[in-house]
Amino acid sequence: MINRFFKNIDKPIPYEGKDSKNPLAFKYYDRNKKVGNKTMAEHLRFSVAFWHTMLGSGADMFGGPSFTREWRTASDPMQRAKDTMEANFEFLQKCGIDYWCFHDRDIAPEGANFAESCKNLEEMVGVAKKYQNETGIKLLWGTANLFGNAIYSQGAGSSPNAHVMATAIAQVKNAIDATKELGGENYVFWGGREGYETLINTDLKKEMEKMTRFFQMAVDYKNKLGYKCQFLIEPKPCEPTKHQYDSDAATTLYFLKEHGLYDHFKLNIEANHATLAGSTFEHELAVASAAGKLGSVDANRGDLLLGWDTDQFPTDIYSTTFAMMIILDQGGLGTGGLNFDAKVRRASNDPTDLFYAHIGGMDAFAKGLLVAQKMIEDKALSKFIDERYSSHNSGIGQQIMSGKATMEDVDKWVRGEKNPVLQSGRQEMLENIINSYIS
Ligand code: XUL
Ligand code: CO
Repeated sequence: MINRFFKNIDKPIPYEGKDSKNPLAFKYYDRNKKVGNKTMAEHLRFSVAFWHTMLGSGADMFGGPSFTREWRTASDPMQRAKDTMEANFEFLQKCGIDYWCFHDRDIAPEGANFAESCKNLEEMVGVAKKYQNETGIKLLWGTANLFGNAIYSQGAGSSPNAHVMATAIAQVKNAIDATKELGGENYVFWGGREGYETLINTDLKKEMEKMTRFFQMAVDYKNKLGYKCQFLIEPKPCEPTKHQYDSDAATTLYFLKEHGLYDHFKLNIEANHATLAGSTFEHELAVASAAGKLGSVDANRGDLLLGWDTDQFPTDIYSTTFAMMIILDQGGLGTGGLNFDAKVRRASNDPTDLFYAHIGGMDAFAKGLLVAQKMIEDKALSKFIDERYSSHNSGIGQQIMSGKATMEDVDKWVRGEKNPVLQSGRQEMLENIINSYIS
């Protein structure tokens, strides 16, 4: 086991059960425990987000870094990248997490020009591959950072500037190569700069056409490589751009359908992006899942009182329970997983806080999984829901839904009946049932 940067944690975090008082132990996440027909590890497929966990510095809009990270101290940028990669795999091993995710520019420094940046990336992919082989840890997804560099300030794949659009395309080509080399099971597109600040300088239709070409070229390239990885789009309504094109699940799915890209993508739903879109996490999961398009999850949470992407670690058992109900109902996430796109707070400046944060997130989802599985087994909600829709199983309901009845038939039937009698929606009763399972 790598033991260089987190020396105070001398063994992988153990499972000790819910009565344990050890803050460096799991209370619910027991990786080999069978839940239904899979182990907890197989259900949950946790992943560490390299950018937050390894690179997070505690800096915010009002102040600079507040953390000291030993792996970020080397003055040579490539040495710093190598130390950071080592710290990443040490952390993954000690947390007992099987997957990681990265942006190209997270793992390798930008060079003086594009070609140099590609060379640095290739070298760092080699370093990561060596650690993956040694540890058995795998890549959930890779992606390209198309938002940090100032050239992308007016868009990347949708930029009005052809040279910028070409650079974004080339960057994605190299990021797909890197993800393939590392056996990535998915590749993510998050368009933080794809959108507009104001319509007075924007040709929205042209930008949509550019996005379509950009995505289509990536699909063609993946097919040419024969690379069997799932492409995912991660919706977000705003931040950094005022209006982002992939605003939420429904908007993104509509865009894909309209532009002939539907079969090539699924969605990566992020909890805090859902709340920024004015919905709930479970709403976005449910919309994606109903379309057969829920591919992966960025597991985090926002803050009720703050209107931005706070990227906090998930701790709310209600939220993780609802999420796991939807995930279990669709038979799991397939090649996707639960990626902690989350960061410790500015005041949590000790590297051990990274362990507490991930332990908390993993336990919150493990507990959510246990509650969801039990509720599904007991048909705690589904019995009621099935009953609520049962008037469509026969009679006029069945005739409408099967397409047998015309409007005239329905009109005739309604005229011959008394007024409809409504059954109670029983929201409060169901809330009490959920509470009884969570406690
Ligand atoms: C930004 C965000 C990104 C994506 C990957 O809000 O969630 O980190 O997950 O680019
Ligand atoms: Co994300």
